[in-house]
Amino acid sequence: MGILKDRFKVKAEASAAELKDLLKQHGSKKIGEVQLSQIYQGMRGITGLVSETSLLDAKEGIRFRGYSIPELQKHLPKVPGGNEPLPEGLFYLMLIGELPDEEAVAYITSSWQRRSHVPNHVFAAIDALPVTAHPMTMFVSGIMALQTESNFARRYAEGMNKKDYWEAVFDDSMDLLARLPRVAAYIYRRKYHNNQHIQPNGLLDWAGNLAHMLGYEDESFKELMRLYMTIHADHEGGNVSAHTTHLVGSALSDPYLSLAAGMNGLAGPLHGLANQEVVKWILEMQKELKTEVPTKGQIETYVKSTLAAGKVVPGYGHAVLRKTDPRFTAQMDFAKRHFSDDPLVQIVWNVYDVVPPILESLGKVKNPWPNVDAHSGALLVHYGMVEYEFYTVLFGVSRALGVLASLIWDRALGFAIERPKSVTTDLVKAWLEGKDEIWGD
Ligand code: NMX
Ligand code: MLT
Repeated sequence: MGILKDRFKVKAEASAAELKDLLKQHGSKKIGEVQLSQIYQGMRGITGLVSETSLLDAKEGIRFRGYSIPELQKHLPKVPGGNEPLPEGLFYLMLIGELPDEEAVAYITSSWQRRSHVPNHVFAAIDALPVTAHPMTMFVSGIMALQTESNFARRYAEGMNKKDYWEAVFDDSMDLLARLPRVAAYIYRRKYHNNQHIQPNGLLDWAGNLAHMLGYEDESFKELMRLYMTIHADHEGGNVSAHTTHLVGSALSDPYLSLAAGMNGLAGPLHGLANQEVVKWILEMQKELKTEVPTKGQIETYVKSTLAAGKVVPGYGHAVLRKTDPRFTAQMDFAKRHFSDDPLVQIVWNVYDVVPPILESLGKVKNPWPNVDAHSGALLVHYGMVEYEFYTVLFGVSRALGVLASLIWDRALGFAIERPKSVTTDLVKAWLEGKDEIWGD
């Protein structure tokens, strides 16, 4: 079957048996209470999902199978002479639950190279959209066009046994991950480089090859892509892209349909699109203030005008985190190591000094600190990737690693179709008056 699938099978069978036992013994234990306000406020704070690949701590930030970002940077295999972790290694860690050795990472790299062929009709589907279409629209259309290749959909139609679901999801996920860099690069070169495409380089790692196909040969840009693809990959299960992929997958929609749905969620400005919004916001600030280098005082005035206009400050705040996002810090460290005097990076750092106290002073923002999106765009601009509408596609290629690893686990553990109960406000009112009940099942 291949080492990855073999190892996953062993892990998944043991976990499924353990889980069955755990639920038999403890399934009726209560894990929390739900307040009425929570069901009107985005279900914030309700524990309602299981996602094995990563866990978010409000103060500490994300841990992938127990490993923080600095620990990933230390322990995951790198290219010879490189400093940044290979995202192939993170995929192995999320899927298998253990750190990979060099051989396992090389296996994934070559497996994704072998699976990377993108059929022509996918490019034709993207080409059918006007070049003015948003890159995320093209990305989701590309993923949907790839769905013709789904093993899961074909095998399900042939009458697949439910014991084999995970295996078909595994194959689709590996194919998808192999193909997404090509689709992303095609969109970038079509929209911004006059349709001049660059053939993949079979000697490069997954993220290095993405950088190459985008048209960036600088080794430090390849290192950035390795870091970028690693840190954006997963943020436990409740964020919109992960939750949507999991939800749609629970209906046994195949991985292509599920990922496309998740990517539509990522394309929202409160989620992944915030990375483009940050750079757009800074460019608008420079234009409005008529200066390339706004002072902290000028930034403060601009932040206040953004808030007064009823808009959010992009890149700040979080539904779960209550401190500076370690993904922001990892990118800040990258910039310090590679180009600390970059003017846009300097602005991002000045914004970091100015924004938190202003958001804190509003008295309603639960987390005034920067998230991952506050920094990522400035790094890309440094290398000349100024086309900010493309940034969420890069986030999406990375996020696929986490949500697809989770989807394989979902099917291996036999998770049910997701279907929480909803209520109407009329029922809530009747319940408050003691005239009716809000029932759970
Ligand atoms: N700027 C202005 N107001 C904010 C911000 C912000 N950055 N963050 C939160 N608030 C407001 C929020 O709109 C809400 O206002 P109201 O009661 O008037 O509706 C209030 O503060 C309370 O919101 P929170 O409970 O702190 O945040 P919530 O969990 O609802 O939302 C975000 C989390 C991330 C959606 C929110 O902080 C936000 O809109 N941030 C800006 C967009 C952004 O950077 N998104 C990227 C998140 C990371 N990612 O990649 O997905
Ligand atoms: C993410 O990476 O998905 C974002 O930080 C949003 C979240 O975790 O809610």
